[in-house]
Amino acid sequence: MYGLVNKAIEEMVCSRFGKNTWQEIKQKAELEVDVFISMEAYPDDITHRLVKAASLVLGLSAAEIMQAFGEYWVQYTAEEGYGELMDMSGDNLPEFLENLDNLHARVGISFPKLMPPSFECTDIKEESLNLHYRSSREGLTSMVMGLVKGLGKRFNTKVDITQIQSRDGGADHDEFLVKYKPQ
Ligand code: 1DX
Repeated sequence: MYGLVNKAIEEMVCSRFGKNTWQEIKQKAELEVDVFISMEAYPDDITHRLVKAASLVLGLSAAEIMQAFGEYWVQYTAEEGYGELMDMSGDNLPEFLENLDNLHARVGISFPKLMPPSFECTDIKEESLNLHYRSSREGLTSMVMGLVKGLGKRFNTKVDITQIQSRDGGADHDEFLVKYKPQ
């Protein structure tokens, strides 16, 4: 994944636990890189090693970290140069989710090594929708749940998300029931 992802993990850990904890995590992850460059593509393995090391150092599950990271990503990208991209992708939660594939297509024009997931909304109602998540990557389901919660914060909307189909359980793709209520 692009370095922006690893940098966001670094920033999240540093802001919540301090630089020393981050150094400890980086050491445990045994990376060959010291500084991440946002616009350079890195092997996914680096991100997974960081999350595993963070899990050991912080005493949190990898799923807890990934969910927290998903929430953090929404705020981080809005503040780190992608505010306009986020702004033009929707004024409310369902609109933003419907525009996610367009957002990734836009990023992919400038960054061809992007491997964007795909999000599809079905059964759209006043206060709920079904979100279908398809990805060439595995193990990021918790992050997606955090991302949707992060969007809830962004749009001042109460969100309740539950997984109703999982690839781990043999389904074709992950599916979530998203209930939302603007506050
Ligand atoms: F609900 O892959 C809200 O590297 C959501 O299965 C979900 O393949 C917001 F410059 C610039 C760059 C860079 C901008 F090239 C990414 F570096 C992308 C900014 C999306 C904002 C996807 C990151 C692919 C890297 C992936 C989970 C799950 C999507 C991460 C979250 C808005 C982003 O993001 C999976 C890669 C951006 C950029 C957003 C993503 C790659 C998302 C969301 N994805 C790179």
